[in-house]
Amino acid sequence: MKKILTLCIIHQHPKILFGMKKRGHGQGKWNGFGGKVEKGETIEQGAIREMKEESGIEISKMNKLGIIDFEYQDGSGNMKVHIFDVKEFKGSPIESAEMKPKWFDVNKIPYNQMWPDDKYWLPMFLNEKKFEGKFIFDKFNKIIDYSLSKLK
Ligand code: 6U4
Repeated sequence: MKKILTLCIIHQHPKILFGMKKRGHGQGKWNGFGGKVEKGETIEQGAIREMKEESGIEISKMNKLGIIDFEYQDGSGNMKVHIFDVKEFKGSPIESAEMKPKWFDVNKIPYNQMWPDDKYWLPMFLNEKKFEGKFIFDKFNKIIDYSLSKLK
């Protein structure tokens, strides 16, 4: 079974919140907040828990915009990531052991310090379009192949 993960992004136009991942998968990259969904919790519960653990923020309303399958050429690390647009929340971001949060201007998204797939799907996210996709990576985290489509 594929691992199920979440990714939560706060977009309060013209600002967007990312965190610098300080350890683990994606270390050194700016990304949304999230992680693995645990046994016994729903995907939404997992998203809320990870957002709180990593940023201190409590989500009160969110909207699922995307689902992306990530696969590695060597068959390792395959995962399905559910991507949420956080609409309402309580608190303000605080640095955690895992993430250092920072607000960016949407015109200055640091794509060259993010996962290489982000520049493909984040524009749809910013336009609040629903999407689904699949990205295949080699062992150096380079994209070998991908598909991405907007949903109605
Ligand atoms: P541990 O260390 O077990 O607590 P956990 O926090 O559960 O890990 P982690 O840190 O592996 O999970 O989560 C990875 C995060 O990075 C998830 O939010 C999904 C996200 N992610 C993984 N690959 C990505 C990619 N190619 N593009 C992207 N986000 C990705 O934008």
